[in-house]
Amino acid sequence: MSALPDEFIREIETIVGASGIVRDAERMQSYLSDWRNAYRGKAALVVRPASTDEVAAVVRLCNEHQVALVPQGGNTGLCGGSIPDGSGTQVVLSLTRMTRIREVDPANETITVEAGVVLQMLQEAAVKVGRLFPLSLGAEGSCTVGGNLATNAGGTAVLRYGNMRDLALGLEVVLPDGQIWNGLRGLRKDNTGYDLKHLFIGSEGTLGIITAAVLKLYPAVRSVTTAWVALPSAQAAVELIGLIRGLCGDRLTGFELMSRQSVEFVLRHVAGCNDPFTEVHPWYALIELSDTQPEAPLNDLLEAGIGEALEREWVIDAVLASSEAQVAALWAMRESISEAQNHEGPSLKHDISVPVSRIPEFIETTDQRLLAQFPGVRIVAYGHVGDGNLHYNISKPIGSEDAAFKAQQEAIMRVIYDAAVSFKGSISAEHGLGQAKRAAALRYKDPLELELMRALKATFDPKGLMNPGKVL
Ligand code: FAD
Ligand code: 2HG
Ligand code: ZN
Repeated sequence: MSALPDEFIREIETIVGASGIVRDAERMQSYLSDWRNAYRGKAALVVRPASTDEVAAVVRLCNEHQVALVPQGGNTGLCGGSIPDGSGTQVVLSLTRMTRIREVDPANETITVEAGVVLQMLQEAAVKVGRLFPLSLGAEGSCTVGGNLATNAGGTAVLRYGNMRDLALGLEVVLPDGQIWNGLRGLRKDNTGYDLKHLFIGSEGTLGIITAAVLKLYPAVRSVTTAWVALPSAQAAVELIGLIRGLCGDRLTGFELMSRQSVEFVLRHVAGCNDPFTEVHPWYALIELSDTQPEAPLNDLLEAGIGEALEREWVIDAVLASSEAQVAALWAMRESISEAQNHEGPSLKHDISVPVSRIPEFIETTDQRLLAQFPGVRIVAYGHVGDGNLHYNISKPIGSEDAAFKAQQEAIMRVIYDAAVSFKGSISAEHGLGQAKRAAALRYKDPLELELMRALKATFDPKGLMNPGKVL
């Protein structure tokens, strides 16, 4: 039984057709919990519109009936932003049927896509016209452009190309009252007042529904070199980034740091992953150089950089991938950390950022504080160190009760966020706040910033129907 009147549901069905509604309890399940099963909610209905007009009509109707909406894309978000609350009164609005690539304009280096296009499909569409769409992340086979925009996703190529905000030129958005804002402009220069698209990017579905976007394309990459290096410390990683960037400039497109604990989880749980070294090392980095020239001397450049780093003792050992299969294997090790950590029981995920220069100090002091207060917790630190963004994740102590670990979660988070903020950092660099970090944002964000955010929310969504309980 749905919490909504039959008449309302019939009207929704008139808009989206029978195939655009999910009411059956079993079929609804995949929309009601996240990838890790860390968040679980209930919904009155799941609605799957197939066009912007259908989205607008559904949103208008919900507005009239004061029904709250939870936008959802691929449901790969890591902080519960796409999961409804437990009331059973909210409607999940899934954008996954909006999968059209509306226009490709190689001369303008742009592509216009609908919100439900899966990131990997977008990357492939760019390749077809000899271009690159550079956003890249572990969930790219299922996350959607709408979700990437709504969370301002980052990933592994931010170092060179920026995050989703930097890749978007225009948006189409259905506002909370059902009006359609057509901001689908493919312009790199447009100074005609407030840049509204930036309000919706990163707003996690709390200001409106993103239905389409004009995104930037880049020249195709024609040569790539990838190395896996062992490092004595996180400080060495920071030195190494400076060295490689100095030598290679923008050819440095990826620099991912991983602690031994992270790699050990992958080796233990993910089939086909093997340690490239025979010795055990405290830290590792995955380094990628790329270029638009097919014969760019990337191997020579990277070898020169690593050679110098070996002399300076910033690198202990290194392997350069010599085939596409090896490149894929090295990236698989990095991208499997999330999955591997799931096998070790409950964990706490973080995506803090601090200035790159302060990463080593952050790790050292936070490790010490945590291990002193919560003996046995396993610190799984890795991430986009070139962006100052660490996934400083915590797995429960071996053999401990799940409930005991869960009871400590608030206190553990407090230690980590206090440290990030004390190093002039952020409690969320790329995953957003969702429901997970809402309370923390209230604690750590500047009160004036929160007041301005509330004022914007009230202007766009006076009835508070867009993803309530998230962000603010
Ligand atoms: P969802 O999870 O469905 O939604 C996320 C948020 O956006 C929710 O608040 C939802 O309400 C809102 N939303 C979704 N679609 C719309 C829309 N059309 N209009 C308005 N609001 C909308 N993130 C990174 O930044 N970097 C990474 O490296 C990274 N790696 C990941 C690796 C794995 C294995 C996994 C599982 C996740 C990873 N993520 C990463 C997190 C996640 O994949 C990204 O945040 C992704 O961008 C979310 O897209 P989605 O379509 O799944 O969104
Ligand atoms: C990554 O960089 C993702 O792999 C996921 O942002 C991080 O699972 C995580 O904590
Ligand atoms: Zn990440």
